[in-house]
Amino acid sequence: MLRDLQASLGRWFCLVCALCLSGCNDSPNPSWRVTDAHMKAMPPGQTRAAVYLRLENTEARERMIQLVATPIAGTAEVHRHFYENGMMKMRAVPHARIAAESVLEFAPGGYHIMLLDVAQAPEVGSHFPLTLEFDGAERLDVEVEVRPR
Ligand SMILES: [Cu+2]
Repeated sequence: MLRDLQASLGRWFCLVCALCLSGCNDSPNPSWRVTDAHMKAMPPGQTRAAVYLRLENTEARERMIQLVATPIAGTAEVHRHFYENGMMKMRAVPHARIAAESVLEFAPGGYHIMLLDVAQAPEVGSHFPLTLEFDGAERLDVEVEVRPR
């Protein structure tokens, strides 16, 4: 009886966890929907990495990202790739804007969250926290999944 209860609780927790991993909102914050937050495993010796995610602003006003931070990196910045003389370069975007009721896609070749001075590369399959701070000092906590390269 107790064992049955434990087994069904176990299944229930697994279901919740599977739902969350498949991309439910990482935060109860209703202004934002974040999906697919991930990073590729870092090659040995690397101290920089790019985080990708899909960030949806559900509010009827434009918002701005003021800060990004994670305990695994000395510095985190919003960056954007661009082409110059046929070469792909990147630059920091200190106040990335997200239009009302729209999505900002952080994806290879475009926007990314650059992590600098990562002292210890996180393991494949692990998750680490990333905090985005918006105008008005509103904060959003996101879990980033580390995927195989
Ligand atoms: Cu970058």
